[in-house]
Amino acid sequence: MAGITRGFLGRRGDRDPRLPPGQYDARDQWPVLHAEATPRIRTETWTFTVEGLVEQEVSWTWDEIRALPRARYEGDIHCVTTWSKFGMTFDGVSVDTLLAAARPLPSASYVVAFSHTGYTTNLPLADVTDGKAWVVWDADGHPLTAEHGGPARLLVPHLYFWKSAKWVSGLRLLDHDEPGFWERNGYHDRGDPWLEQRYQGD
Ligand SMILES: Nc1nc2c(c(=O)[nH]1)N[C@H]1C(S)=C(S)[C@@H](COP(=O)(O)O)O[C@H]1N2
Ligand SMILES: [Mo]
Repeated sequence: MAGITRGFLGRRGDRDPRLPPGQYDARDQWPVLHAEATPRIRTETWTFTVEGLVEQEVSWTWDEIRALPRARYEGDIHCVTTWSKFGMTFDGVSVDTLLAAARPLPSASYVVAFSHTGYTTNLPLADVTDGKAWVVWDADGHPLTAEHGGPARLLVPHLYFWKSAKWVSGLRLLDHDEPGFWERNGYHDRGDPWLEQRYQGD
């Protein structure tokens, strides 16, 4: 099977089917992109909170979140600046596990992810449930570096990577959509790479 795949991908003019429209394969590069200065966050004071339209607001310390059942994402990531990376491995906890502890109210339909730096990004609740989103602290078997969002970042790999808030510190559940940092600055509200939803109006 691997041989067939290689032969198919190797034919001249064929495009890797993992590559969304307008993207290129960054191969062994992992670019670093963020708006704010890289913060140095100590795990001793780190917290993650699920708040807003929930039955019970819940916060975890570093030791507490790492004691939750582990979950892994193996797959691709896609940045709106046109690089994609294939076959990444991220380890952390599923957002489903975190939401189950806080129990979203029936009126909750959107989330805002917020970071220790003040960065925000908005998502429909349906885009972070049912195994589609994680809070992760390891990438390819190593602790996330501060540049890539360590100690922990959000990971929502089916959407453009700006939804994957670095230095994430919580999720706020809302009954309405509230554009985050890049969304207020012209990026698309949802950001599906397969639909090339890069900018408002796409
Ligand atoms: N806190 C924070 N998270 C952020 C951003 C940011 O500016 N601040 N930029 C986003 C964007 S636009 C991208 S492409 C990815 C980049 O992640 P990386 O530097 O690990 O590749 O982080 C996302 N998360
Ligand atoms: Mo980005």
